[in-house]
Amino acid sequence: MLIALISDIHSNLEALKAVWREVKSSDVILCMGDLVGYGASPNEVVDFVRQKMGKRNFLCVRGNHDNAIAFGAEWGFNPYARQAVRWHQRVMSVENLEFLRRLPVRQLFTDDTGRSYLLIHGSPRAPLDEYLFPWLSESVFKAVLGYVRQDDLLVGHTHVPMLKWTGRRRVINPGSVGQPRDGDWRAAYATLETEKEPPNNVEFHRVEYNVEKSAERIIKAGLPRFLAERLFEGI
Ligand SMILES: [Mn+2]
Repeated sequence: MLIALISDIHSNLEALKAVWREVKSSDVILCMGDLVGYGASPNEVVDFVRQKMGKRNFLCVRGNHDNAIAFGAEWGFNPYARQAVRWHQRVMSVENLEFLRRLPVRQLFTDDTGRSYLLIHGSPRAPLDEYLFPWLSESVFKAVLGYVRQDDLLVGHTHVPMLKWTGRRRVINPGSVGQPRDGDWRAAYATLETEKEPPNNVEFHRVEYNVEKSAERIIKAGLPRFLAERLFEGI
């Protein structure tokens, strides 16, 4: 079984389509949230995801930006993000906002070998808020996994790809499709091949996309210029 892991699409349709070309042949797609926020194609991204979800095995959880836009919970957001939240609330369809509200905060998945996964945007201790950065100490990951009954924890939120081991258990972040922040502008995703043995069954991928078009849409929408410029830098 081939599992594709995606996260943090952030209303970037061009990046999503580029990743989709590579993941569409997988058996299941697991998404760790933040479909929207920052970018300029929220309805297009949510329409795309809703349409694919209706046809195939595709699970997705709610991220902090999805939550802020759908429920108006924008505390803790920087001015750029807040401006984008308000723009999203103005332009998004009622149906797409309702779709975001209905996304679960946690999802469970079990693969064909019996290995189980918990999907959550941030961390089990603060599902929408805590950032599990790769440079945190081993004791943090141990503590976090103490709240997880499944074998592996799949997260997003940091926009930095990561694979951490604690014994036989893992915390995996595929990185961000639509706004990478690890210095590489290309869209990020990961794949997990269950026929191979851990630890060699997770692969991280990058794919080029039409970043000029995504940036141009952000400028045209009147969103902060910085949100367009950062896409070229991967910051
Ligand atoms: Mn995010």
